Amino acid sequence: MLKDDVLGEAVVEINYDELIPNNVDLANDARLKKALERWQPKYLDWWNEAGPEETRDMDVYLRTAVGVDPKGWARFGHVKMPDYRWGILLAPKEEGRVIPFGKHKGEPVWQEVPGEYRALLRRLIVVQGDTEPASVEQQRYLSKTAPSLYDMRNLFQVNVEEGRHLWAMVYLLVKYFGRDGREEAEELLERRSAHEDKPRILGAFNEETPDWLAFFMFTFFTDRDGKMQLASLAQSGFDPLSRSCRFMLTEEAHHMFVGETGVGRVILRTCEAMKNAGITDANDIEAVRALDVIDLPTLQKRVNFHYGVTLDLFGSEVSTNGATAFNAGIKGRYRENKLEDDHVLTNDTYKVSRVVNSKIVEEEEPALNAINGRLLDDYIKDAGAGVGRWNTLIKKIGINFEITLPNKGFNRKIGEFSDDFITPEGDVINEELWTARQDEWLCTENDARYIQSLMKPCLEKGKYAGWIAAPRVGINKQHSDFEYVKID
Ligand code: BYC
Ligand code: FE
Ligand code: FE
Repeated sequence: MLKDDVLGEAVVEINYDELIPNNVDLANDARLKKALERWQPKYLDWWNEAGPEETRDMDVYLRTAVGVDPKGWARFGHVKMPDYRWGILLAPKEEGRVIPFGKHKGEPVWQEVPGEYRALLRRLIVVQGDTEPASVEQQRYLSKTAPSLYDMRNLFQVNVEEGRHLWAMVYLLVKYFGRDGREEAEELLERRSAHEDKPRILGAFNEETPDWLAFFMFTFFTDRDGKMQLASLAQSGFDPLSRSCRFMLTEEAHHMFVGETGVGRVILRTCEAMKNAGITDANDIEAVRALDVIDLPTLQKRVNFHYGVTLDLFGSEVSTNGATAFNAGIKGRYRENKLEDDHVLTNDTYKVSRVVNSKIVEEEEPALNAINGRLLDDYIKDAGAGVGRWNTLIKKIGINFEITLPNKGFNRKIGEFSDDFITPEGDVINEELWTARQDEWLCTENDARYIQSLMKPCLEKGKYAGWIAAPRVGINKQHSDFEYVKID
């Protein structure tokens, strides 16, 4: 049994075979087991130091994955989070699988790291791994202001699963990369979101998640980058990476659900409150805020922010890194196996948007170089579908307002548009004008303060804070006053 050894005092026998649910035959891999036994206490230290604050004694109704079949990965029960069984689970091996794309297309997939791609693979696994604990750190303080026990539980479910995603990448590092893999695994626990000297690697993961609207937007927009990137890595010719990512995607679906329904419930509550008060003008911010709900224009500003920050996560639209990873058979495209082309792309082109003479135009680029740009466009379509479902909610209640995704050049720091100043409508303007107008598009301090003022915890069973609607159904079909988190 795992005991409280956070202070490094108690020396307790831990049965890792039982503690770490796995389908990688951990019991018979002495080297891997030893490496993980060294890493696991450090992971727990990290969880206690940087994970959800003051939650150690809470009993949380969580889903734990103990196997990869539907029965195995949907086990529910109340657990204390430090006792959560973070497992190492890979999707089942597909016999005869071949590399689906790139210059090795058709060759058998690699079960070991191909020497020539070692550095490239390690870098991608580290970048992927780095985002997982980063998001947990960003969400550290949110439980203090949870709008309900149901939402608090969903936050924790996302947190423990991001923790498991870190385990998934650490497994690959320590199993396949020897000493430097073990070093990377330790460094993944040392960097911290927004830390001055040792920040997380990618931009969005050093931003704040200061309130629950930000959390829902993050899980809708930024976890969706997770989905797209994992889907591309799931195509990898390095089979252990592919199998890891395929299983991670099953968990990602829940994160997406939390984001989409979270924002949806905010919208629903706002629209209902407006309707009840007889307010028809969604842009009458003062009147709507007087109802203690989040006005839709402010919600739109949050969409604008999270969208741009997340688009930056795709890297430069035109990228030799992207080309190299594709060519090498290491990172494919979204749904590569469903695409109908030669999967080699040496003779293809792809249209990339950029500013030419103060106008956004599309220009053909060699398809290989535009791999990142293509994934970005696939992401935009996927996110757009979710936004469409929000708009259906608004329409149904009869409020006249439409949430839109800004132009993809809006507020970008990475890639083709990083030097441009573009409005959400896609007009190219100058820096001065953009800066003068940014309060129309992005939350001001005043907006943020207003949202923060609503963030009062609501922890009574079956109750919800006034700015968010109750969910339609409970987790695992639980009844409406189910105690998702036992706090004392
Ligand atoms: N911030 O050729 P470039 C998730 C760096 S989210 C800072 O333009 P490349 C999750 C880049 O690293 C999914 N730096 O792009 C979600 C490179 O640096 P080096 C995470 C950035 O390399 C929610 C240089 O700029 N997974 O799972 O083709 C909660 C030039 O790069 C940024 C992955 O991203 C940025 N935004 O593509 C929890 C998959 N963008 O190497 C979890 C693995 C670029 O020259 N990673 N740079 O020092 C990748 O596939 C690629 O690394 C990227 C960048 C797509 C991120
Ligand atoms: Fe993740
Ligand atoms: Fe996620």
